[in-house]
Amino acid sequence: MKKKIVYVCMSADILHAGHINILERASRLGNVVVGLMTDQAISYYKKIPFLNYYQREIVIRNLNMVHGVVPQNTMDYRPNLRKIKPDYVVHGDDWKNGVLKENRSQVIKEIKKWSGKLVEFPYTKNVSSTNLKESFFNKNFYSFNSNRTSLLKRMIEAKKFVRVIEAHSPLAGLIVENTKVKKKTGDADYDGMWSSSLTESLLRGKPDNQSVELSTRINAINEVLEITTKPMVFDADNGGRVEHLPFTIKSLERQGVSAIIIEDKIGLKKNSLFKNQKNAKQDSIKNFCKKLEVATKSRKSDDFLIIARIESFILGKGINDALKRANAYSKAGADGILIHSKIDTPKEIFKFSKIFRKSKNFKFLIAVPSSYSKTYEKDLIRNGFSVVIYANHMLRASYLAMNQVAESILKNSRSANIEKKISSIKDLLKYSL
Ligand code: SPV
Ligand code: MG
Repeated sequence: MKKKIVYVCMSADILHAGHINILERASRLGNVVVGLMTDQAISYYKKIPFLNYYQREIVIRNLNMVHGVVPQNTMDYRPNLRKIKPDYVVHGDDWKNGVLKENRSQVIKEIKKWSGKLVEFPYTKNVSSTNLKESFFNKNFYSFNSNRTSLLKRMIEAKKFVRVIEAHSPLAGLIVENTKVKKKTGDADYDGMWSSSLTESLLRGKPDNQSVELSTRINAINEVLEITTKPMVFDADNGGRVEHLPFTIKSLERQGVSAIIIEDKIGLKKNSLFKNQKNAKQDSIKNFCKKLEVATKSRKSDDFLIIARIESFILGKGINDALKRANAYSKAGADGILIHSKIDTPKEIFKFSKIFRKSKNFKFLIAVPSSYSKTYEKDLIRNGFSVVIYANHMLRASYLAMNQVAESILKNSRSANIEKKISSIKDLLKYSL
């Protein structure tokens, strides 16, 4: 008699007794086909898995209770069910309530069409991959530099959108690490940190003109990385002398940084948000491509991303120059393109993305909505952007707050009047535990 087909969906990032129990019991019903959630599918509702799809697939495929493995690309089981038409779908009984409730109803309705049945086994208590990860992996796993370095690339590949915000100090890094907001569309948090040349300079009371030495920046990053787990993107201005670039990249990679962004300007650096860019010059396409080639050759791992930042709009050069550069930089090996703009709408960067998306040289796009801050993330996504960098907001917030405190104490000759507007000491002490 033909053996029955049993469909079991799992992410199987850290395999534990709960998974084995389910697979064991499922295999008693027939040939088990595992619908293994892809990285994209997992990222939709929880953190990106530690092991990528292929690493997880090898483990599951080699279990003797498993007959076959197919990718499940979304949370929706139905596309796979329609193809496989299993006699049974097996799941733990923990999905009757909570976020998976709707998926459960869809599964029951779908398999009814060919008289398939849902079999639910008691959920194995006290063991959950999510808890295991929270308690063990998070800090340890990503404190190994190579794991953290590759995280950004994996997120860009797996998630629809990656959200990065400036962290100019270890404390700011902790806020980026821990801030989470519950929304109707799911929990929102930050995916990574931006080491900004602007805020690293301002923090030290200096202009954003490369007056802060690279070694100071590297030391500052080290302190942030020591106490956080999220990936970091490094603002390298124009990368400095091409002869020094391999050493910069080596240092960043060794620290566990995930990406370097190099802008195509030359001469004395001036922040791009200044209105007057009269003395700022853009590099020739040829020279900048050489820089990108040196950068890509210098990295130890392809997971460390080299991103080219185009300043054509900043310098008033227009879209044709920007597109020409994007194609050339992509061909020279850039993994992604940051298209910068300082007008108050996303008009020019959206026009750029509309054309660049059709190019065979397309690489993922980054937006820095400092001047066009009214733009919603959903509109960036719709227009083909994969990464957003909120480039200076944490420092701007603290600068404003510090000014208010300093003024209030002087005005009132005591500190009580400002107490309600600043963190309580108790709040801050949670970081001293
Ligand atoms: C930075 O944050 O330092 C940047 C972005 O490079 S911008 O300030 O817009 O130039
Ligand atoms: Mg900068």
